[in-house]
Amino acid sequence: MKISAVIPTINEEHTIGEVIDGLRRLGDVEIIVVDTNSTDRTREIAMEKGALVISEPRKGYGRAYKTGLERITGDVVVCMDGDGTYPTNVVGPLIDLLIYDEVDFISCDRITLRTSKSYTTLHFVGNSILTKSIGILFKTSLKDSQSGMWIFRSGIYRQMRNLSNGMSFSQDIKIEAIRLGQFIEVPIRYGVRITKPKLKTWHDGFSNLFYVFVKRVNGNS
Ligand SMILES: Nc1nc2c(ncn2[C@@H]2O[C@H](COP(=O)(O)OP(=O)(O)OP(=O)(O)O)[C@@H](O)[C@H]2O)c(=O)[nH]1
Ligand SMILES: [Mg+2]
Repeated sequence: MKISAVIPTINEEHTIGEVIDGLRRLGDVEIIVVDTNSTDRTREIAMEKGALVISEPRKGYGRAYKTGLERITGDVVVCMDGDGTYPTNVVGPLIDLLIYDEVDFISCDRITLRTSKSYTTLHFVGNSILTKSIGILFKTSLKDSQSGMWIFRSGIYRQMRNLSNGMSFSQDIKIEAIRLGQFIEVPIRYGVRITKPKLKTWHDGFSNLFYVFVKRVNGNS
């Protein structure tokens, strides 16, 4: 089974190296870094570490993922931030779980094992509102609708529709996965971001809430 990884980046020079190194420990993995106009050494570091670096000048977290996921050749895909907050050491066991339990999509839940350091109260409250709204509108029982770490079969991604180009890509991909296949959440330990986030808490929070309703009104199609 071939494994691909996709990592979106803007200025993640302090952490991209450790994320790639962590994923390399899994063995032969196709690593694709989708970079949007970084002005630091993110691209150079990723290339030095043997990743395929794709430049995507159009801004947007979802845009970057769409560009990267078009290029993967693996049967299983691992997605995570380039900021070092997601644990690469659990990816191997999670891939085993995906295969042996015949699951299509694993989303990593940061809420169950959260600490106040890694996940602020403001983010927790915002995430809870979004996750509950998604639960009501799409009849889901998610714990963490905003997690950015997923492991899934590439076949399920190809069937997904109407994925956002922005930060709400993260909730869209889960809603689509629940609709299309066997979906589970697994708790992971979320790390502390040591560098500046791209997430604009209030702006992206309200925007994501708006897009929950848009997706529902559009009939999730
Ligand atoms: N290529 C690309 N990458 C992006 C874009 N926006 C964010 N990213 C990357 O996507 C990942 C997620 O962004 P973060 O700023 O970490 O957002 P977050 O994880 O929701 O917020 P934190 O919990 O504060 O880290 C990081 O690796 C970013 O560098 C974008 O427009 N283009
Ligand atoms: Mg992050």
